[in-house]
Parts: sequence; C-alpha cells; structure tokens
Amino acid sequence: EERPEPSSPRRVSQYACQRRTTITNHNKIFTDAFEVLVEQAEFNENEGRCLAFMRATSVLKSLSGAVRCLGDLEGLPCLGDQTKAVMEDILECGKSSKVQEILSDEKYRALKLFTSVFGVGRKTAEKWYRKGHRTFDEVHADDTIGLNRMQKAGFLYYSDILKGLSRAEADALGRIVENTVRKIVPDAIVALTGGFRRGKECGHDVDFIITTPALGEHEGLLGRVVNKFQYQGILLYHEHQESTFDLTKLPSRRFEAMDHYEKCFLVLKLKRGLVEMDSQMDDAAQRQWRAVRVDLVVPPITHFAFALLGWTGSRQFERDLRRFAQHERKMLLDNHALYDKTKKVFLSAKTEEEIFAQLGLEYIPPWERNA
Ligand code: 8DG
Ligand code: MN
Ligand code: MN
Repeated sequence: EERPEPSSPRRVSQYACQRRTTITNHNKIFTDAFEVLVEQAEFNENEGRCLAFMRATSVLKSLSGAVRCLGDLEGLPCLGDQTKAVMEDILECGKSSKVQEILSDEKYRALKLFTSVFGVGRKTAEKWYRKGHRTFDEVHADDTIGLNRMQKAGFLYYSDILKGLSRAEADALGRIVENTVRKIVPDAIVALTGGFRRGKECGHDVDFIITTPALGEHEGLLGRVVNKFQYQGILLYHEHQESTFDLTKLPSRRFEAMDHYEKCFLVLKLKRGLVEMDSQMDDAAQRQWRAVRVDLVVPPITHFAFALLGWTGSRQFERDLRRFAQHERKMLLDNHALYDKTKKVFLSAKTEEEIFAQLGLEYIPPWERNA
C-alpha cells in the first residue's frame, strides 16, 4: 500500500494559534471518538482529562493526512499515553471499546440528550438526571421542574434548532440582519463571525457582530434591531444582555467567562426555500418557516477587532491564543483587549492582523482557525 512519505522533522506547535487548521479533517475517525471522551470528561467535571483530549483532537485536525499507525504520531505535541491507547484501539478494531462503553452509558446518554436543548447546560441536565429522569417526557411530566424562558423556547423549537443551518441559510439571515440594521444606522457594520466565518458548511447558529463607524452610535441599536424583527413578525425568542463593559479592566484570565459586550441570543423565523417546500408535507414541513438560532454582539468600534477575533473561534483556537499570550508573551488577551504585563500597557488594534502582530504571531486567516 502506498503511503505518503512521513514528512521529515515535523515541527508542530503545541499551540493551535500556530497551526493552520482548515475544515477538512483527515482524522475524523479519531477526533469523533475523542469528542465523546471530552464530553464525558466535561460531564464528570474532569478538567485535566477534558483539556488533554481537546488538545489531542485539535492537533489531529491540523494534520494534512490520515494517521495510519502510531508511528505517524512521532514528533506531534499533546498526544499522551491515554490518547494513543484510544487511537491504537481504533487502528486495530475500527473503534474504541472505551468510547463504545460511554456511548451506551445511561448517564452519558441522558446528559447528552438534555444538553441538546437550547438553554439547558450541564448543571441543569445533571439535576434532571439526579431526579431520575432519562427522557424529555419524564422531564415534562415532573411539575417540580420549572423551565426558564430560554428552556421553554428550547423545547418549543427543539427539532428546528437541532437541525442547525446551511451556509445558504446563514447568508440569507445575513441579508435580513444587515437590511434591518442599516434601516436604523445606514453605515453600520454587520460582520459574519463564528463557524460560518471559518468556512463551515453548517452550524448550530449564526453569529454576527454589529457596530457603527461613529463611536457611541452603537448604543441602543440592538434594542431597535430586535424591535424591528418583532415588527416584521420573525422574532420567536430573544434574551438581551446589556453591556457590562469597563474600559479600565484587565483582560480576564478565565476563558469560559462570557464577554461584557451588549448581546442578544435569538430564535428567528427563517422562510423556507421553494425546493424544500414541496418535498415532505408533514405538520412541521407545512409551516412556511422554521426556527433558527442567531447570536448578535455589539462592541464599540474601538474594540471591533478583539470582538471579531474572539467570536470567530474555534473555541480551541481562542483558548490557545490566550494561553500563548500569557505563557509565551506575558500578555493577557480576551474578547476586549490585549494587555502587556511587563510594560503595563494596553495594546490597541484596528484589525485582527494587528492583534496577531502585537502577539508576534504569523497571521492565521479565519478559514485556518478550525482547530
Ligand atoms: P457552531 O455555531 O457552528 O456550532 O460553531 P461556532 O460558531 O464556532 O460556535 P458558537 O457557540 O456559535 O461560538 C462562536 C464563538 O463565540 C466561539 O469561538 C466562542 C465565542 N464566544 C465568545 N463569547 C461567547 C458566549 O458568551 N457564548 C457563546 N456561545 N460563544 C461565545 O467569545
Ligand atoms: Mn456559531
Ligand atoms: Mn453562537
């Protein structure tokens, strides 16, 4: 069998922000398995194990070819004995017994099901599981459980939201958002971010950053945009979070902390295409629209580049950007700012390119950030 020459002394960085990772994944068989292990570790709050498998997943995604034997892994960072044992299993049997075991585990299955609902996080899922519930019917039948607004919307539009969106649907939404925003501020900036900016063909939601060239004009804009959606009859759900942004604060060291920009988590009606319309004609398909998840974030123009970099992802790319900044440059980076701890100054940037340059990193375009 022919195999590509093992590319001689590989130098693969331990940081995802120094690797180029497109959406083409040659090692899906391994990374799918690892993603189950990551999720299991997350459910068990085993942070170390979670991080180990996330980093291994990310390294495998960056490779330009499929791993055929453990020898192919020589010189690669972040692949320890645990990850190699799982890969060996897959290379030998086509699957990992450990992963198979998790996939049939009652608790894993219940938590996986519950967290698939918009608005249901790990803690809530765990609570429902401990009450003895395993299915949605059981959750709904329990009147000691009070659902919040977001969870109610999550159940109401469950199958629509679970289906996610195509690239074409994301583009259609982009035009709707842009038209609406520009009716209020004609020269407003509407930038696609998240997975679709990285070139993904489908996503669980569409993420947009909205701002205005004139500083201060972005204030109050989001509320007016949401009102227009309501008036157009396409607003199904929204949770509006006011800005808690403070210019003087140092960047956060905690990755999972949410950023402080004004934002809105939405469920909108998206009109169905004609092609789709005449296919299946069950109850749901007869509706002329379906529910889709949209996130809107509104930073001031001065912080646009940081917000864009932070919201473009992937999550692993972001995590490693911050880890690189801290450990290799003694700088703090988050969605708002970059701070040099040695010089004790904030480093401003108008573009993503400038942020990479400030960090002394080669620029990685969005479509190579699929770490
Ligand atoms: P997907 O929607 O196709 O599943 O993938 P994604 O676009 O990469 O994921 P996402 O969950 O929509 O998040 C997009 C990026 O936004 C991700 O890299 C992390 C970043 N992000 C923040 N703050 C927040 C936040 O408060 N909530 C969420 N969900 N994402 C955030 O910087
Ligand atoms: Mn997204
Ligand atoms: Mn999102």
